[in-house]
Amino acid sequence: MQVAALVPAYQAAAKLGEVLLRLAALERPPVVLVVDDGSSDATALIARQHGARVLSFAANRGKGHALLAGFAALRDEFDAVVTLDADGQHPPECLPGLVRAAETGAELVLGTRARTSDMPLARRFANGFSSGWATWLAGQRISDSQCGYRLHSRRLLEHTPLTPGRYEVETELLVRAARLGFRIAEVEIPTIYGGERSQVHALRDVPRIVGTLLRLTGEGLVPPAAMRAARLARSGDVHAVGATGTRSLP
Ligand SMILES: Nc1nc2c(ncn2[C@@H]2O[C@H](COP(=O)(O)OP(=O)(O)OP(=O)(O)O)[C@@H](O)[C@H]2O)c(=O)[nH]1
Ligand SMILES: [Mg+2]
Repeated sequence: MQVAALVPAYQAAAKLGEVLLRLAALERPPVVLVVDDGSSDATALIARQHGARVLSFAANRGKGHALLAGFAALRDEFDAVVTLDADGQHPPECLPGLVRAAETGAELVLGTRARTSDMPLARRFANGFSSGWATWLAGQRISDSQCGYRLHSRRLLEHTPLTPGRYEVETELLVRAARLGFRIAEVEIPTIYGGERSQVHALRDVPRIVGTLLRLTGEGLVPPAAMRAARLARSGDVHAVGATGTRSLP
């Protein structure tokens, strides 16, 4: 399986170099794309120095915008794209575990963290609340809806409509992928909170995530045109797999 690592990065110079070194030290190092989102620090420079591909935006637009740009740049070239954070909270050494889950048939593999005292109290609460809601929307257990350490199959990226944004894109992605019938697996990763600097702004990002959960709740009753089209395309795809043993889409 050809796997690329996609690292969304904003003001990430402090930890990015170590993340990239540890990715390069894996037995099967992935191609790495860093999407630098208008950082004013040395994020892009460090990414280049470590041999990563780099996409740079002139101004900050948000993690979700960066993810969508990265998916578009990578999905035709690789079987799967693994996203991981630049701040050191996602150990690169866990990447082969996500790939193994995909090799047994999962098309979305979610890294999941235990909500222990290693996670700040406010995050534990927000995470439990949003994961419970996402579980209900997805119709299957979602232990950690907020973790950005994930593997996405090419087919999932081709079929799942996504709305550019900030952190809420990850919630939309998993709920819509579940609704489109993609197989989701979970792989435990450690809960790491150290000295890294969070870019989450409670007043900006929490309402965006709650708003997205509300919108996805409504979508369960009245699917938008993009999801209706995706369902149609997907049913043709699934049908083709059943009939011929091959996929209808490249
Ligand atoms: N491209 C891009 N990346 C971002 C942006 N905001 C955050 N990131 C990256 O997304 C990853 C996660 O950001 P964090 O702010 O740590 O968010 P989090 O890990 O969900 O939240 P914490 O639990 O507070 O650490 C890191 O790699 C950041 O560099 C952004 O606006 N654009
Ligand atoms: Mg973080």
